[in-house]
Amino acid sequence: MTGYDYIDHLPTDFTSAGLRADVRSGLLIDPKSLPPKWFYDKTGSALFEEITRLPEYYPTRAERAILEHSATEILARSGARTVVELGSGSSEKTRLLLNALPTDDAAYVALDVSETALRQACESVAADYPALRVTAVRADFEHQLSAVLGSGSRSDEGSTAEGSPAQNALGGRPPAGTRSVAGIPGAGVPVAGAPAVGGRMLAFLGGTIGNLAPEQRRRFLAEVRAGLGAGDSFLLGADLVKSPTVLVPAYDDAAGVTAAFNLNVLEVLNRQLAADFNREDFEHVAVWDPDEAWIEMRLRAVRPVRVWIADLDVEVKLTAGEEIRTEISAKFTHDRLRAEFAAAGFSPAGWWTDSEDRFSLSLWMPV
Ligand code: SAH
Ligand code: AVI
Repeated sequence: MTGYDYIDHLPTDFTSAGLRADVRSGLLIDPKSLPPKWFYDKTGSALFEEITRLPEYYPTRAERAILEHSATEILARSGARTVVELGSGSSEKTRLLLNALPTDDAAYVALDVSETALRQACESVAADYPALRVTAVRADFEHQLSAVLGSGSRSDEGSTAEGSPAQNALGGRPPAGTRSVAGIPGAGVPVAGAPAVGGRMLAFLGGTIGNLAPEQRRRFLAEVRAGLGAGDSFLLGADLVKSPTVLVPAYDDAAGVTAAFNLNVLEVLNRQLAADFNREDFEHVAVWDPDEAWIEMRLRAVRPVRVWIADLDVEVKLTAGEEIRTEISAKFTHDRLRAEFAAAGFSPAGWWTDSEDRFSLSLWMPV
């Protein structure tokens, strides 16, 4: 097998219409906010990779340490032959899971909104794992999971050894009433990457679940649950509650990389919506909210600011000191995850932490 398959599930107007809607609902009201998915243009994805190498940003190193120690056990417990990764980014740590997959008839499906991150990651994974079927799926895991995952079918149900043309991108059955092989009505994209046998392990690494607000998270887990069937499993990487003396520097590093990552969203708005944000008008803020158990990243106006967003024909006004919330990064306890997963219809199948209990990997089965 050489190369990888690329399937773009995002609507063609994802950036224009989606960003417009988020700007209208987030910046034209008070308090102001933007969803974090708009961070990840080419520059934002590269800045995130830089963050993962910062001395203060422990989550990536801690999660990698767990995988180095336990990937084989995790894969064995899941019984999976297909790893489907949501928000895959560079897919770097994922290689530790891929190393533990059977060497014959196994597959990796990377799903992300960032085309550059997806293409770079899948090209490199496909080159280094020539026997693996690699598929890159560009999609929004918040809104397109059911279409991409199918509804609770096992990857070997209803398919032939060659793979059924009725399968969707991730090896599940497309939702009833859809005719496209990719599970998206009318998309007409050829299916590749899903093996004919074996369960799927959906992996959501890096602590990205913490970037969803509680209600979004509840909906997300419900959709994951609906998309998984017998033999499938869900592997979650979640950051754990700890002292703000560790947490805050992880989101406000001395070198200013996280500040650059945060401010870059203004460049995305300038480019995509012909806005005239000046990044000098804003400063990066990271605060720990102990009641919500999350870090909040904000952009604070350092003076009164008026921004013209030409594509929306609107002006956004901020007073000096006013903030735009750009991200939450929730931190968890084992008990809280157990309660949320039980409520969503999962049973626990494994819990691993690094030697300093900073970060967790947990495996969940649909009940
Ligand atoms: N899993 C990697 C990357 C984490 S960064 C790691 O652990 O290092 C978060 C990734 O999720 C980015 O690559 C970003 O593009 C992607 N992402 C953010 N919101 C998304 C969404 N709604 N749908 C799909 N991908 C998303
Ligand atoms: C992708 N996500 C889990 C990161 C986090 O830690 O919440 C994004 C990030 N934001 C600032 N630094 C890293």
